[in-house]
Order: sequence, then C-alpha cells, then structure tokens
Amino acid sequence: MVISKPRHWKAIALVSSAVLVAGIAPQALAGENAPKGATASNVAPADAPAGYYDAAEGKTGDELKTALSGIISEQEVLSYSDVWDALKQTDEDPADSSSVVLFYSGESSSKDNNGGDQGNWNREHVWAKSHGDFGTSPGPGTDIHHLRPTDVQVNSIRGNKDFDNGGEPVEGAPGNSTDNDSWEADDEVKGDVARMIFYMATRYEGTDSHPDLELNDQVENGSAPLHGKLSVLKEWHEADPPSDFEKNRNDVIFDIQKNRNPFIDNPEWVGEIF
Ligand SMILES: [Ca+2]
Ligand SMILES: [Ca+2]
Ligand SMILES: [Ca+2]
Repeated sequence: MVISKPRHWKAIALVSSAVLVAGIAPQALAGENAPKGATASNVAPADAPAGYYDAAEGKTGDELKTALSGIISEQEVLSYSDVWDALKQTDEDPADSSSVVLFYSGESSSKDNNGGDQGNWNREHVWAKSHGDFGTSPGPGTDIHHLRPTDVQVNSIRGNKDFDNGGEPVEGAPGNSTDNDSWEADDEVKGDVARMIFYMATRYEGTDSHPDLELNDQVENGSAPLHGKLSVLKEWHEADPPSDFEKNRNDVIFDIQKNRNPFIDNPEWVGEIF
C-alpha cells in the first residue's frame, strides 16, 4: 500500500538547523528520501570506523581497487530470505518506522507489504542478477548493498536492463525512463545506482566462488558478468552525491553485513578506479 511520496527534503534541513540552534543533537535525516515532517527514527549517519580503510591508504588505480576488494570482502553473507528483514531496516522510511522507502519511485510502503503481487514491494537487484547469472544463492545475489525494496511492477519493467539515459517515463515511477534496452533512474537515485554498481564491481573480483563483476560501456550485456554503461554511471555519480539517507543505509548495512560501500564513504575513489 502506497501511503505517501516523500520528496520534500528541504523542510527537513530546516528542522535540523532549528534543532542545532536549540543545542539538541539533530537526528532527522536530510536527503531525497527524508519526507516532510520526518522525525528521528534513525540515528544520524556515522563515518567508517577508524582504521577500516587503512589497507587502502595511499593507493591508486588497480592497487586501490584490490585493497578495497580485500577490505569489503570481509563480511557476513545473508540468505535470500534474510534479505526481506534486512531491507526493512536499511530502507526504513525516516518519517514512519513501519514503512520502507521504495527505490526508483521514492514512495513509502508498509514494511508488511512485501510480496510478489501487484502493489507489493519485492527485492530489486540493482545489479541485474542475470548479468553473471549468479541467482539468489548466498553471495552477490543476496548482497544487500545493491538490493532495494521496489514496487513489484516497477521492478518487473526494469527487468535486467543496463543503465543509460533516455526512454519514456515509467508507469508507477514517472521520474524514471526506459526503452527496450536500458533504464534511466530518477535524478534523486542516479548516484545511488552508480555507487551500488561500482561496489559490486569492486567486491566481486573472481577471487572467491563468485564471478568477477565489471562495468563496460554497453547495453544489452545479457548474461555476461558485465553492467553498463560505465560513462553514464560516472556522470550519475557526479550529479547525485551521497545523501544522508544513503550514508545512513551504509551504516545500517555495516551493522548487518559487516562491510561498507567505499564509494559512499569516499566518492573520490570512483575517479581513481573507474
Ligand atoms: Ca536505450
Ligand atoms: Ca541520491
Ligand atoms: Ca570485479
């Protein structure tokens, strides 16, 4: 059940400022996913713990990517059924602890509205799981860094398309566009998409039992372990820097899965690696 469309982040910024002036710790989350009137149900974002990225210190290019891959590969691995409960925490609506914010549309939906029917939300694989054909067994297909609660029908329309600009507005998520071979995410989540794809390409290097995931500059990648388009995703990353909602999500995932998305913590690393 869709109950509201939270997009009014400026009001939250004002509330945060007022709270600061009053000398009380600001806990409201500013960002595209913080609805008007949001109150503190999540704590403010934290940074990576001291030392987390020490092994990446001073490195650039492929050496940096290898170091980051080693750091973020130290993680808990969830089952696909664990993912339901995890997403209820990672994507909780800051204005309503009984709801999640749906990806792409920005709408709010009851946590209990998960399922496979029209009007439900389900588990969107932002890195399309057919790209590398890894399915939903524990591994990349259950990695909550790139899994998001999404309206069933919107998820179905996105399918396994690569990301690119262009197309017609998507029914049920009109800020997003699609054509026969690609998906353009809403401006509010363009950078979120990009950083999730960069995370997947860095985490999965073929050094364990999972495929080496990488980016290329194409669409229609099919079942190859590749996702496009690199040039567009780099633009999206620049245009939409990490929001407080996205940073908080990284912290919640760190609690659950025990690893972080380095490109949310250090956006400049995208240009060093990709
Ligand atoms: Ca296209
Ligand atoms: Ca964003
Ligand atoms: Ca890789």
